[in-house]
Amino acid sequence: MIMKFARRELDMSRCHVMGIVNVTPDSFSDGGQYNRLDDALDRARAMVDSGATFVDIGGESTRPGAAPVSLQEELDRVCPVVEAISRELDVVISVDTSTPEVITASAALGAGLINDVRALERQGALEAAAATGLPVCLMHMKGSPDTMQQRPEYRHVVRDVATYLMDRVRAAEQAGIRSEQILLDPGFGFGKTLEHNLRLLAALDQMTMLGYPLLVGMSRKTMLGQITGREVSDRLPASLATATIAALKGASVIRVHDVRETVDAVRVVEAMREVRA
Ligand code: PT1
Repeated sequence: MIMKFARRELDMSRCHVMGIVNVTPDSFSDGGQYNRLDDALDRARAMVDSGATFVDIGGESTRPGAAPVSLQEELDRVCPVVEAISRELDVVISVDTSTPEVITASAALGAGLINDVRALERQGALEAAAATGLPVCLMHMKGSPDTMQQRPEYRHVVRDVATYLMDRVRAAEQAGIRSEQILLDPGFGFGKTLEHNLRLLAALDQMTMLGYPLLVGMSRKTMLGQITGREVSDRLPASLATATIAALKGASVIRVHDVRETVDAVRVVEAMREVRA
């Protein structure tokens, strides 16, 4: 299960950690203190030193209630950071974007993975992603960030999410993206109640049977606040619990704020696997 990223080949039967480097002024749990290029680069470097295999660069906030960003603003936020990290660090650069122009520009600057919370549904996104030749992560979201948490409903959340993702796999393959270059993500917190999120987490091992490596992101999200009653700044223990569960259930990539701690949790799971294998 080897996947080829821009600068590295990775064994996706193992579990990798992706560090979040938001470059939005309103990033949901870092208070936007990492806006400047140097700060983003320092933060990415610390994540790589802590064991991150990927860093995820996002110029659009997609947390619940977030407002859209203009094309120029997104390009201005993302491109310099991709360029600097690509020049300075040995890490796979994931770009968290739905915008065709950002896909094209960041691929040219050294990005290694296109991570789209809209599963390449935007006009021109499938074609732009296919033209880069890079792997893509297709995520499920119900609705759009501004309204997605207003009473989301499913007939059967696990089946509905899996069906949607396989529809998007088909669309991606028709656009010329090879099946070996596709990751899937159930989209925790994107148009889901706590119960929906928990059902998806419980069924993650079944989702691996779709045949694509899974990427998951639960770090510091509302679902953990609902379970523990803790504020965003106090959700590390709950985040590590979800990372551990996801690793045990076969996730290939775990997207987190707290890289060092998550790498330790994942190492424990992988160490246990090695004696059983
Ligand atoms: C994710 C993800 C992402 N999450 C992928 N990309 C975010 N592939 C951004 C909350 O409930 O899970 N997978 N890119 C961040 N989005 C959210 C959503 C942040 C919900 C917070 C919440 O608090």
